[in-house]
Amino acid sequence: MGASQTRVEHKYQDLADKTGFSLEQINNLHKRYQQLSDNEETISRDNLDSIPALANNPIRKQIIEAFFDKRNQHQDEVGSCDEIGFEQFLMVMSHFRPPTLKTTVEEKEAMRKEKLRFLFNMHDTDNDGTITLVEYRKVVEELLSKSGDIGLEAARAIADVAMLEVASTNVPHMGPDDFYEGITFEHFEEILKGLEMETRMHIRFLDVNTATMACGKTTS
Ligand SMILES: [Ca+2]
Repeated sequence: MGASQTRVEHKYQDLADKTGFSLEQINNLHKRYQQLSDNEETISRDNLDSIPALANNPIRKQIIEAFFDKRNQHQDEVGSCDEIGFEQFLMVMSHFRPPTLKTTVEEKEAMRKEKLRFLFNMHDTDNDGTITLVEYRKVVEELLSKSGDIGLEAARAIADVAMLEVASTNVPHMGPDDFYEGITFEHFEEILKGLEMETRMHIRFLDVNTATMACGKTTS
């Protein structure tokens, strides 16, 4: 291990503590960050908009928006920013950190919750703690708009039916005149209870070579 390597480790130790990434992973993510930002200090939405791996992703807009959502940057703040720096980028990326062999059951549970919170925030665009039918419709419409012949009306109907199902599962004793406010985080957790998130939500979508990250080799 050379002197420059030690310096990098020192610089990134704080970020490693904050994000749970290893120093090697941070080093690799920094390379990716420089690529994405064109070697600038910060990243804007336009930088992420040009990622080929995201081009055909039906929720590309939501994914990009998530990077600028302060709720995902662990700042205890809400709202969105125009540009993010490397630390903020890492904070958002840490939601996609895969568990390792050393990850304990408690840590896995916490990671799962963080991922769910991330997904929840993606839908709860106004940050009022509930995913309303209107917010849910928007996501479904966007998802289905890529598949061509499904019209707006059909997309709405699909969202409405799905929402109704969620409502009846979560509030089983709802009367016919009761209004379902929307999905709370607790409901959201309940809905996705059976889904194995730990390995599904990973960082491959940003073209980060996870094999390289795992063994910590540098590629340049
Ligand atoms: Ca909301």
